[in-house]
Amino acid sequence: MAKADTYPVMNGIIQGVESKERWFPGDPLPWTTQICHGITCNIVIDYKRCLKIPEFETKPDDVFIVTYPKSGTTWMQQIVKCIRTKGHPETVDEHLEDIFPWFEAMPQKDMEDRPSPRIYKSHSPYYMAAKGKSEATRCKYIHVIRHPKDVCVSLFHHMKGFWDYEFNGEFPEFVDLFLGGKVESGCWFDFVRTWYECAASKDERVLYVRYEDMKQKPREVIQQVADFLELPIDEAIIDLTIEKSSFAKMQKDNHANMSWRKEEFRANAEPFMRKGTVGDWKNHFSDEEQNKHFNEIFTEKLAGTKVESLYDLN
Ligand code: PPS
Repeated sequence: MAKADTYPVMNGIIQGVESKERWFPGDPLPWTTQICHGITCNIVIDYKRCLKIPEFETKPDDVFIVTYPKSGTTWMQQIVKCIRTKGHPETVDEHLEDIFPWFEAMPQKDMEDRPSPRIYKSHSPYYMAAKGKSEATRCKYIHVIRHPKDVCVSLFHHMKGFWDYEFNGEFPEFVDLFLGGKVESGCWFDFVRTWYECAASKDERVLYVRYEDMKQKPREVIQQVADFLELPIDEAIIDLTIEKSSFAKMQKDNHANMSWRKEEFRANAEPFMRKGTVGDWKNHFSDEEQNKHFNEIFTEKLAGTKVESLYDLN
């Protein structure tokens, strides 16, 4: 690993791969991480490339499915795949990861060379997202947001499940790391605020979707997504999309369930398609003080934004 001094400094923040101790002095992380644009990022990311992402030359028909991790990314990918294939995702013999590559984790050239219309997955806050160089070439974004406590629970199982996160702790410890913004993609509250502000500016190139609405009113959401992508859809395609993007179907769909990545999971890991429910947090947040602390940070960080009214944290 290179020395800290060899990394660039932007806005007073050192960017790059570092040791577990350096980022949070006196409070070392349980995993090795790197910092890009001030947030903790997955170690698979090339941080040098990440620093340049906002300048990526986008095209008007590019779409980014952009989420804080564990918010329903894969589910939205499957919905888009279903809409594009008129309800027959099985006709495309490719994993979701290959159809919608993780933009930050892939080489720049590969991302540039993809055939249009290009659709990517991203876990970047708005300020770090690809935007192109002019208004005329601006792309579109589908932002999926999920209840922060369900995200926290899902991310806990995810980080315990994959070997490369090096995390062996218990849930209360994880909640503190989550609240401190020390997990992948940084602080949930700051992250969602950047996308909320973008959507609140009536930017028509951002579609703002709640995971919970994907559950409760899938017809409406699927229609919205199709309209946003300017793709034709009818009642029959919506029915097929609802069916083939259901949790039960995706669990068994080898192009959607991440079973191809099984060597990356620990032996006792939960499957990637774990529960897919709303409100699982109630089975995990047993420490009253910590729960209260979570709610306070939510209010403090998101007061006055629509996000505050989107979720009941009690
Ligand atoms: S990742 O790794 O960031 O891309 O993960 P992401 O896909 O965003 O989120 C994974 C969680 O979404 C759940 N999921 C679903 N829920 C409901 N219906 C469908 N079809 C569906 N597909 C995926 C998945 O189970 C993870 O949530 P948890 O709560 O852990 O089950």
